[in-house]
Amino acid sequence: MSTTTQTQVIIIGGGPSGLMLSHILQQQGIDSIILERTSRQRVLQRIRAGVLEDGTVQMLREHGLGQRLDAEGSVHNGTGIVWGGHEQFFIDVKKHTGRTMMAYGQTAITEDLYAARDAAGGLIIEEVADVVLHEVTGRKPWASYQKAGVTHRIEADFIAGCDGFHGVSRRTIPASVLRTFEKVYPFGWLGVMSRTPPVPEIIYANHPDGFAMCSQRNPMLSRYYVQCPLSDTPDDWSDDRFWDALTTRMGPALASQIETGPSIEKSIAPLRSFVAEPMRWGQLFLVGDAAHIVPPTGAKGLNLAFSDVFYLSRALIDWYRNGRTAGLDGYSDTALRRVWSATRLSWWLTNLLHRFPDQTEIDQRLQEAELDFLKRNEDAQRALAMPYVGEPF
Ligand code: RFL
Ligand code: PHB
Repeated sequence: MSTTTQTQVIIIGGGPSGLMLSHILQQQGIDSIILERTSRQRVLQRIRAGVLEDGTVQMLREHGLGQRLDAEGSVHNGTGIVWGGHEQFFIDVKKHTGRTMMAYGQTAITEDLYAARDAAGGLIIEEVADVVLHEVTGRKPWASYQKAGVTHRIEADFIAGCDGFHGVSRRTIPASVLRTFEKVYPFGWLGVMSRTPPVPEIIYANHPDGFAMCSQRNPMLSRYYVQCPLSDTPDDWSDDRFWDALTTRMGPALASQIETGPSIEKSIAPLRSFVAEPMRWGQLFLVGDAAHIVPPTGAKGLNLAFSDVFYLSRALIDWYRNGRTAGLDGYSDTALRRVWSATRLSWWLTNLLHRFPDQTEIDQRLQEAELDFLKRNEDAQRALAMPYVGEPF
């Protein structure tokens, strides 16, 4: 037996991009159906991002998602950087841009988005398999999928590919159309969550042993990272080894402020820069990690996903309300301008702050000289602060 359903926009992927897009469309009376490969519970277990740009925060507020964010998120005026045993210095983002960032976890955003979809009766079909996109360059694209052994078909006007880096949407676009750019970095980030009070600031460290960072989720939940070889597994890192590495790399002044405790989560993420162009093929639009990946240095991934949603939702609304195609036609170029800007920032910060396997002593000293220049030069700090807080949509 098989079923056929109609909607206006099929959304592949129920991560932050897909949920946010369907939320905004529904607020404007546009129907969508989300197809998600895994369960809601598994999506909510992903820890991932923690720092939101000013534009992302505004966007969440404008769409009625600001209540918990404003109650539980913590506003940050800038970011600390520490290296070579020096005291940390502070990139004062607020002073240079007038804007601030917010520490608020991806898990919390996803919970808020699921709650909003439930309240509005939004349709999210979980645990689907074998999603295939059909007639994507025609006027009536459709998707097929399997659920519990039954084949289903959904027909729509548009398909939004919000299915992350490993999804099916980008792979639907023929190689003759799609151009991809990729850089894989020769190390990973070991991330640890602990139920301990975080240090007050978000802090990046460059140390001869490798990169480290301090971040946070709430007053009793800290998030820390240390650079590690890609061949490592979390089992190679006992809690003691992790806290030793973190406190050594942060230097003595910060080490005395870091409260250690048992880890409640430990995982290793690879670092990659990846961009796929164009972000549109026929009626299929790629959104978020489906089209681009940045290394987490700079906290851009989720923010870029939301800026894609911003452009695509407005383009779709303009098409449904006014029949105008300009937003849809310009989507790829508009989104990619911001994507490349954030890809540059995260690549630059990754190069500045990490220890590369083939790095010699002079390379380490040159990184430190660049950090010293940044510390002494207000113009260089401003040049970092602007893309760090996020370019306006
Ligand atoms: P997601 O979150 O990958 O969601 C895609 C969804 O699609 C589903 N899916 C499919 N569904 C149906 N059919 C298929 N064939 C499917 N294939 C996949 C998946 O199950 C999933 O639910 O992509 P989305 O929505 O575009 O969101 C992107 C963000 O998750 C990502 O950019 C950020 O997490 C990146 N990131 C950070 N971003 C920030 O802005 N600030 C940060 O501080 C930050 N820190 C991070 C990060 C990512 C990290 N890791 C682990 C990669 C820190 C880390 C360690
Ligand atoms: C995080 O809180 O997980 C985080 C913060 C800043 C980054 C990357 C990750 O640059």
